[in-house]
Amino acid sequence: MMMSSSAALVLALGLILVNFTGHCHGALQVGFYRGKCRLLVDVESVVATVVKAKFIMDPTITPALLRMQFHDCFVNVSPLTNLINCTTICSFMNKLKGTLCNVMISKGCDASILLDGRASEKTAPPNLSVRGYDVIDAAKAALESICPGVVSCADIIAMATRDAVSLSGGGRYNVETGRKDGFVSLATNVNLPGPDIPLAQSVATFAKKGLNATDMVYLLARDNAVNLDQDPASSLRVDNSFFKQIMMRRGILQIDQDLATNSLTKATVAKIATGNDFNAKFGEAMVKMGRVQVLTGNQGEIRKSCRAVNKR
Ligand code: HEM
Ligand SMILES: *[C@@H]1O[C@H](CO)[C@@H](O)[C@H](O)[C@H]1NC(C)=O
Ligand SMILES: CC(=O)N[C@H]1CO[C@H](CO)[C@@H](O)[C@@H]1O
Ligand SMILES: CC(=O)N[C@H]1CO[C@H](CO)[C@@H](O)[C@@H]1O
Repeated sequence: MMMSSSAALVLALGLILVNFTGHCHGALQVGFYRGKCRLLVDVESVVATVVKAKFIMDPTITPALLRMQFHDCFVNVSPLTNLINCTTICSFMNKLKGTLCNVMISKGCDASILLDGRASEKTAPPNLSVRGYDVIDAAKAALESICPGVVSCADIIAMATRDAVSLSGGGRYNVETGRKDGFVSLATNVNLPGPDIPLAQSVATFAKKGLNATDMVYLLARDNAVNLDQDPASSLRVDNSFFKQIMMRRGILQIDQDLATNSLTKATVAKIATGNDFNAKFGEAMVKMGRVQVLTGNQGEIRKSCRAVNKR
C-alpha cells in the first residue's frame, strides 16, 4: 500500500523534529570498539600510535585537532534549511536506498568537517585554517587495513584529539565512542560564533548544544596555543595558565578578555586560575562536547574514506 505524499511528509517532519529535540547520545560509551576490531585489536591504541608519530614531528597537532573537533561538533543547520534540503535531498536518497530523512542532515560530531567537496564545510571561512586532516586520514587508513568498516571517522577525531591533548601534557581523559559518520557537509551549515560576538551570545550558542557556561569556559582554554603564553614549554599545553593570563588582562581575542570580566563567566575563570583540577574538568568538557548531536546506532554510516561518503 502506498502512503499518501502528505502523510509521508508529516512522517518525515516528525522524524526531523524528534531528531532536533532529542539529545540522542545513549549509544555512546567508553570502549565502544572493545572486541569489535578482530576481537583483540585495541582500536584506541592504533589511533594513539598514529597520533604520537605525528606529534613527535609537529606538536602543534594538538591545537589543530582540538579546533577540528570543535568545528566538527558545532556545525548547525537552521530548521528551514533542513526542511527544504531534507525534502529535496532525501526524496532522491529514498529512491536509492530508503534512507530516512533524519540521517541525511549534517549535525554535530559526525565528521562532516572531513568531507572534501567544493561546497563542503571545509570551505566555509571559519574552517579555512582548520588543520590535521592528514592525521585523521592516517589513522583511518591504519584501521581500515586491520578491520575495514568498523571505526567511524567521527570517533577517530575524538580519539585523536584526546591523544594529542594527553601527549602535550594536558591530562588524559576517557573518550566515549560509538559515533557514526554523517552524509552531508555544506559550507552554509557552518554556524560558529565569531571572535567578536558578545559573550552572552557565545554562551547561548553553547547552550543550544547542551554545553553550559562553565563547560564553555573550560573549552576556551585552548588559546594558550594562540601565543599569549610567555612560557614556551607550556604554550602548546592545554592548562589553566590561559585563565591566569586573562585575569591579568592579557587576552588576545575580545571573547577571551570578556571571559574574565563578564558576570556570566568571571567566577569560573577565577576558580580555574587558582584551582588545580583543570585537566580533569577540561576532559569532562571535551567529552560533553563530543556528545553534541551525534549520529549513533542505525544512523549515519562508517565511511571507508573520511574524505567522502560511501558510494551506494
Ligand atoms: C566562542 C567560541 C570560539 C571562538 C569565537 C573561537 C575563535 C577562534 C579564532 C578567531 C581562532 C584563530 C583562528 C586562526 O588562527 O585562523 C581560534 C583558534 C583556535 N581555536 Fe577557537 N574559538 C572558539 C571556540 C573554540 C573551542 C571550543 C575550541 C576547542 C575546544 C577551540 C579551539 C581552538 C584552537 C585549538 C585554536 C588554535 C588552532 C591552531 O593553532 O591551529 N576554539 N579560535
Ligand atoms: C555545567 O555542567 C557541568 C558538567 O556537566 C556541571 O558539573 C555544572 O554544574 C554545570 N554548571 C552550571 C552552572 O550549570
Ligand atoms: C533553504 C536553503 O537554505 N536551502 C539550501 C539547501 O541546500 C542547498 C545546497 O545544496 C543550498 O544552496 C540551499 O540554500
Ligand atoms: C576551500 C579551501 O581552501 N578549503 C581548505 C580547508 O582546509 C583544508 C585543510 O587545511 C584545505 O585542504 C582546504 O583546501
